[in-house]
Amino acid sequence: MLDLTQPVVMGILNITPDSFSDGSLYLNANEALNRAAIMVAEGASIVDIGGESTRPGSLPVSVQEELDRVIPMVERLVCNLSVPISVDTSKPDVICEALKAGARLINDVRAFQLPGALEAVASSNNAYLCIVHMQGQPENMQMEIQYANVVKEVYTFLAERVEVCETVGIRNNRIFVDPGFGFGKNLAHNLSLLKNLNSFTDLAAGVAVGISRKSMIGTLLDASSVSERLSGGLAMAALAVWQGARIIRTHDVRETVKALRVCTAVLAAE
Ligand code: 8Y7
Repeated sequence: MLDLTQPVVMGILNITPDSFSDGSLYLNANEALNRAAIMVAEGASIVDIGGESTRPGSLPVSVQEELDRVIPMVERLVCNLSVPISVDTSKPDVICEALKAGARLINDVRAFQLPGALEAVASSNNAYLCIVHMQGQPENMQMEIQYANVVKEVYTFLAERVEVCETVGIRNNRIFVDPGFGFGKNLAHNLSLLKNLNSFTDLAAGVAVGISRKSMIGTLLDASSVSERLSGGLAMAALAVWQGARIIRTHDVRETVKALRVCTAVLAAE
């Protein structure tokens, strides 16, 4: 299902009322479907939909609210789009229902650590997993950040989670690992992780990254508004792909697809 020989773009479809970069634009189901179809037309190979914001400081939503937001949308996207649908969730019930509705990938910023989450995803024998590293929880993750060696600690965490997956029968050819830029990391941590991204490629089927519009770019470019962060996001996506990243999760699908096309040409050269 997923061709892992080339880097691909995962387009973000936020359906949370408080998602930081596109606000409440895509709450309406028809608008969300339109937006998703546009992303596919622009070259997205995966559409990632999430019903719980994980931006710094955000608060959890109830299981029922997340189910109500996400599952009907997954059903519509699966029916109407030609690409695999990914669901950004941590909750076992949402994982189960999303897979039943036809989602092919579960993207969990809590790395399948909530009780029952791993069992939920293991129950489907062809689902892909994206395991993301986060220090702390969204409500407090940017407050007390501490690492002795961020690259080593993130690597060890992801390696342990991949091992735990194997104990429930999930082989690593279905797993993507993601260092979780901005999830309990300061600018220096994020830069070290990006600079050393190639060290994560031996862990699983592929490395995924989410960079677009994040505050690390804002800080580097002195760009407070997200619209000023595109060029920085593309530069970082190129650096990630150069080091073997396979999934680039982004709001800026059209531009990122083009950036990856030129990166892929360079990577394919003699
Ligand atoms: C990431 C993510 C977010 C990321 C993966 C945002 C859901 C914040 N960031 N998933 N999710 N990687 N795999 O800026 O970096 O979109 S939420």
